[in-house]
Amino acid sequence: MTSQTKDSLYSQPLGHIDSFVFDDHVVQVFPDMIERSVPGYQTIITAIGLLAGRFAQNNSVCYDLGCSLGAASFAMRKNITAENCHIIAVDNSAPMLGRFEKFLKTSQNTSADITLLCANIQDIAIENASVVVLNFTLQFLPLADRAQLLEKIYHGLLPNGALIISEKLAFDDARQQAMQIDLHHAFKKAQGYSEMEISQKRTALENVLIPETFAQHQQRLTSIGFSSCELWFQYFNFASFIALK
Ligand code: GEK
Repeated sequence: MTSQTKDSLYSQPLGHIDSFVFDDHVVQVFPDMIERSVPGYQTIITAIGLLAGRFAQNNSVCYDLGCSLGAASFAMRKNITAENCHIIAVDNSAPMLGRFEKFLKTSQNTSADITLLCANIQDIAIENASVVVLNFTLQFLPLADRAQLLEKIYHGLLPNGALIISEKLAFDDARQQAMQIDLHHAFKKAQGYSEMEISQKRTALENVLIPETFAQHQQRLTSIGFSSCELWFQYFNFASFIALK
């Protein structure tokens, strides 16, 4: 990703704050927005590449679900050494995929091919997968739909396949919950966002981004059949974990 237009979408007072959507305006500022809003984002992207390098199997598919502009797909492509392995990147925001396609055209193809799919991740088939990535995507699905998607992924994964999930987390303990939210806001302030930007964005994400606790994620994944699920990264209320089939 090259262009880094500054995210100032919530910098002016808005009379009415619409629910957050991944439209053209968001796409224009997305790399800057995610980098300055998600603690550890770049570290996670780099690690997804390393994990894909380890788990990608010959003659299999790696899925990037909710791919946005393709950061995780590009990281995977850079690191996959398995033969005849390709990446399917899926997002239901046409503006996101349009921009991803532009990046793809100007990038060097190293190993695996990347196929883009404009679709709801709930509607696509997952087959012959060695790696599935949900990098800050599951949190945007209605709570009631999450288990069904994860079951589909489980059944589409090959033996020894890996599911990498990154999410904003909630905490059972009220003091932890308040503290982690505060620390995240302190992170955003340190990244240059104003109190008003932080507060307006928070309102826009209400009922759109619904965090769960790590225990909820872990319990659901193991009850679906994953043999284990462990955190490999956490920075305040943002975490990434890996579930193994
Ligand atoms: C990254 N993974 O840079 N079907 C398809 N796409 C969806 C759906 C759905 N049901 N729901 C949301 N999305 C990326 C970052 S961003 C996270 C992921 C964030 C898509 C949505 O259009 C958006 O592009 C992405 O999931 C979430 O590694 O912005 O906080």
